[in-house]
Parts: sequence; structure tokens; C-alpha cells
Amino acid sequence: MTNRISVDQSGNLFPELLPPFTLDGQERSALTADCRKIAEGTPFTDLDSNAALSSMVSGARHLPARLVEELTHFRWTSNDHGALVISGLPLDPVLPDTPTDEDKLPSRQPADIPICTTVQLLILSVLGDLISYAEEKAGALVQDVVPKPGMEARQENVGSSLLELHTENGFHPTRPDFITLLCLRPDRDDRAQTVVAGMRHALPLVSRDAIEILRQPYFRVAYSSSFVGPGKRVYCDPIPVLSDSGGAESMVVDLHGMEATTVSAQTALTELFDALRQSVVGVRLRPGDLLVVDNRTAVHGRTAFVPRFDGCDRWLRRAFAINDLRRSEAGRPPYSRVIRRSVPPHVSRLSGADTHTREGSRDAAHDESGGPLGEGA
Ligand SMILES: O=C(O)CCC(=O)C(=O)O
Ligand SMILES: [Fe+2]
Repeated sequence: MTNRISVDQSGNLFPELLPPFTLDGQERSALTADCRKIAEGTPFTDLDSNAALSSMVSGARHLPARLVEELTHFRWTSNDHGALVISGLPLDPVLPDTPTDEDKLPSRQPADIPICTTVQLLILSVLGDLISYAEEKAGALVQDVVPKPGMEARQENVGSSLLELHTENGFHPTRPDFITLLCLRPDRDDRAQTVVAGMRHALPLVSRDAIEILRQPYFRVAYSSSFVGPGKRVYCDPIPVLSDSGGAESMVVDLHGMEATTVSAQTALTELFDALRQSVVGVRLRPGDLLVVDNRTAVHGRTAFVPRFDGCDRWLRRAFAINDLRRSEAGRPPYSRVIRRSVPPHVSRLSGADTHTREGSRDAAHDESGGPLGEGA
């Protein structure tokens, strides 16, 4: 059995996500000027501070009103795909080279790209509050999503082979509610498609019996290698795939890193995987496009592309929003948005042939061409 999302035989990509919300020329130039001004007054060297982040919250009043309304409606009610694309956002006039070696350069400094950092954080502040995780990308609050040499097959955003559908940090007790991905540079061949599959589309395709099982805590997700390093088998405690909070259903799924703890739970999970595969839509992000994913109602992934590591590679910037900052209080100091305690000491550390890591089986799924990937049985 394979859990892979699939690209059809002719190499066609997935159906397009709904048309983007597009800023017109006037909105864009006004926002560019405002972002420049806000950026000038922002201490980017200390982005992890109340002073810097509150200037982003107050700066959000410069966003076009119709964009704030769109974002607010999305925050309130999401949509069938659990995703929204905003196009035509201002970027910095000079774009530096795409970073290639994160070890030497943990993250492109926000001060190097002040306008795009500002516009992303203004938008994010309408959705919630910024958080990041210390173990991942050195805790950067706005992270570079770039291919990394030698990591092409990784099930992380540093990879360039197919990245399976996943809830962001599904293994983590404090998952982001929203993910924002701002495109600065597409891949050279314009092939990578960021994909999403929404719960509202997928769940009606799943049987009632399976839904009942998916509501039980019979599932666990392996911590991403971006948190625990490659080759480690670290799982979160068992969780349900579907949970209800105040009447609103949320979903945690990972087509690569999730496993069921009983046979009937595995059958239910396979049903859901199939339904999600039938629900996939995608977008080839262009410079100035920002994708917002509702991490509670949708999973996301990315099709393959070919990196060159020449400074012109695909480059997205990612930032996470949480809708109740207090939920993260236990894991971080009060002055910081970086969650420090991510891998609790009690999480199961497993070994044995019956388990797999997020790394495991990845190579089998790797398809250099980005072409057809088998659906498997
Ligand atoms: O590269 C992409 O389009 C998405 C990568 C991803 O899943 C992430 O950064 O969380
Ligand atoms: Fe992701």
C-alpha cells in the first residue's frame, strides 16, 4: 500500500484552487508605500518582541478593507478547500539570492526583505498570533521554504520530491491554526504545485462507520525530522483524527507520518486518505502570491520540482498563526513567540520493523521527474 497523492499519467497537475483574491494596482501601490513605512519603524533585528509584533498588528489597518474582510470571513468560516490565495502582494524591489545552506544561514534576515516580511505579518495578524518552534529552522518566526542540497527526498519543506499531504505539525500539541506561505520565487521550471485537500470536501466521501472510528484516539503521528532529526522514530501520544471543539470539527492527518493503532482504525484511515486524494486542488504560486491554509480543516503538500542550488531556486516564506496565544503559554517564555518545549519527554520512542519514520519509505516515493506517481493498492 502506498499513501501517495498522485499526479496523473500525462503529468497534469491537480485542479486549480479557486481563483485568487487579487489586489488591484492602486491597492498594491498604496500597500507597498505603507509597508515600507511600517518596515522602517520595525526593529527587525528583534522580531521576537512585543514591540515589533504589535507594530504589525496596528499596521494591519493599512491592508485594503476588502482584503481584511476576505481574511476575516476565512477565519470565521473557512471554505470547502480550507485554503485561500491572495495575489499581487507587494514584494521588495531587489530580491536577494535564494538561500541555499540553512546551516550557515539559519534564515534570511527579515531586514533583507522588509516589505515582504511586513506584508506577510500584517496579513497574519488578521488571522491570529505569530508562533514558531525552536527545533525547527532555528525558531525563525518567518521561515525560508527553500530546497536544501542532499535533502531532496526528505518529507520536509527542504525536500524537492513529492511532499505528502499533511496537517502542519500534526504531532504537536500546539499546532498552528493557519499557515501562510508567501511566494518570492517559483521553481525554475514552474512545476511545483502546492496542494490542499479540505475536510469539508473529503468527509462526505467517507463512510459513517469510518468517521466514528476516526473520532477515537487510535492514531499517532511521527514527529517530523525537522524537529527530531533524520531517522528518529518519535511519535506523539495517540490522538483522534477528527475532533470536535464547540461543534466545529477539526482534522489531523498525515499521509506519510500517521499510523493507526488498530486494524479497523487503519481501514478507516485508508478510507479517509482515499477521500482526501479525491479532494486535492492545487496552485502554482507566483511571486507575490500568498497561500493561507486553515490547518484545522485542510491538509497540504507539494508536487515535485528540480532544484539547482544556484541562488535562483524556489523560495517561499512561511509563518504560522495561532488563534489563542494562551494555548502556547506553557511551552514558551512570556516575552517570546518561539515554542521551546516541543518534544515532550514522555512521547513514545519506538523501534522495530512495524514502525516507520517520516523519512522511511520516502525514497520509494521519490520521483525525480515529478511525473506520474503510482497510486498503489
Ligand atoms: O513547498 C510548499 O509549497 C509547501 C511546503 C510545506 O508543506 C510547508 O512549508 O509547510
Ligand atoms: Fe507543511
